[in-house]
Amino acid sequence: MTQEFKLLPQAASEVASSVDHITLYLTVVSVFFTALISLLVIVFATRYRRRHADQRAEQIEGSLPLEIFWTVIPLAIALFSFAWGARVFFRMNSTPEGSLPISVTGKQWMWKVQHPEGRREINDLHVPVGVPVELTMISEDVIHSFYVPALRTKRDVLPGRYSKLAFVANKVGVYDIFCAEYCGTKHSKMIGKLHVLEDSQYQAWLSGAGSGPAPREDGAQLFAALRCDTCHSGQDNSRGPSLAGLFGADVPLADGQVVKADLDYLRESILKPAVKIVAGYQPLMPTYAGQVNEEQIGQLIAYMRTLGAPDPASTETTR
Ligand code: HEC
Ligand SMILES: [Cu+2]
Repeated sequence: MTQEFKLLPQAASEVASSVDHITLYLTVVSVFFTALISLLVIVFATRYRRRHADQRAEQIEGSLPLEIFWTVIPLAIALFSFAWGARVFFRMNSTPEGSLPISVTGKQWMWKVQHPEGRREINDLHVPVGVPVELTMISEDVIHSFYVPALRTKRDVLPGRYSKLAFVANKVGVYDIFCAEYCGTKHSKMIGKLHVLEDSQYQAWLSGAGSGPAPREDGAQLFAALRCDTCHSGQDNSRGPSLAGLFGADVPLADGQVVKADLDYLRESILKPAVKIVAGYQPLMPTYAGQVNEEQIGQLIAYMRTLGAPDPASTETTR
C-alpha cells in the first residue's frame, strides 16, 4: 500500500516493509493523539471558560480509575511500539548462517567492493536476490555511512574498525546507495547502485570481466611478499605464534588478559602489534602500518582465516 502512492522509496527487502509499517503505525498514533489533545484543549477552553468576573474555580479531588486509565493506555502503546521496533531491529542486525560475505571499503569518495571469489567493483554492488548478504565494511580515511534507502538500512563505515551490515534483498532491480555521513567536498558524489540479480545472473556476473584472485589468494601472496612467513611459519621453533585456527579463538596475552581473535584483533595485530602481546612471545613483530592499505589488510585476514581450517577452498572469507 505504502509503495503505490510514492511517499516512500521502493522497498526491496522484507525488513524495509516492516520498517514502513512501523513508521506508518507511529505516524498514525502520533497524529491521532495530537488531534485528540488539540481538540480537547479547544473544547475545554470554550466550555469551561470563566463566565463572570467573580467566578472561582472548584477544587476537584481527582479520580483513581481515571488516573489508571490514562497511565495504562499510554504504557501499553509505548510497550507495544518498543516490542515491535525491537523485533525488527534484531531482525535487521542478525546475520543468518551461510550469508554471502562481501567486503566494502569506503574512501573519499567512492565505495570499493570485493566479492569472496575475487570479483571487484567500484560504486556498484551486485547481489543475488533472496540470499542473505553480510557486508564487512571499513574506511580508508574519514567516517562514511553506507545507506541503501530501498533496504531502509544504514551503517557507519569507520576508519580503524570493522562494521557489518546484513540484508536480504527480495526484489530484483537497481537501487541507490548513498553515503549518509558528510565526508568532504565530494560527499554528495559518493553514490552507487545496488544491483539485485537472479541467482543465475549473479553467477554469470561473478565470472565476468573484473574477476581476479579471491581475497584469500591475494592475501597468501602478500603474506609471502611481506615476509610474515619468516616468523609465522607454523613450525615449533618459529619466532611468532602459529596462526592456524587463530580466527575466533581465545588468545591469552602476556598481561594475563584473554581476547577473542576477531577481525579487529587481527587487523590491530598487523598495524599495532605491540598493543597486545601474545603470552609466551616477545614483542618482535614490526608494524605494517603504512605498508598495507585496508584492502590488503582485508586480504591478509582472509588468508589467515583459511589457515588451519579443514578445507581452505570452502572456507568463508569475510575479508
Ligand atoms: C619478526 C617476526 C615477525 C614478522 C615478520 C611478523 N610477525 Fe606477526 N607476530 C610475531 C610475534 C613474535 C608475535 C607474538 C607477539 C605479539 O603479539 O606481538 C606475532 C603476532 C601476530 C599475530 C597475533 C597472533 C596471535 O596468536 O594472536 C598476528 C595475527 C600476526 N602476528 C600476523 C602477522 C602478519 C600478517 C605478518 C606479516 C604482514 C606478520 N605477523 C609478521 C612476529 C612476527
Ligand atoms: Cu562518504
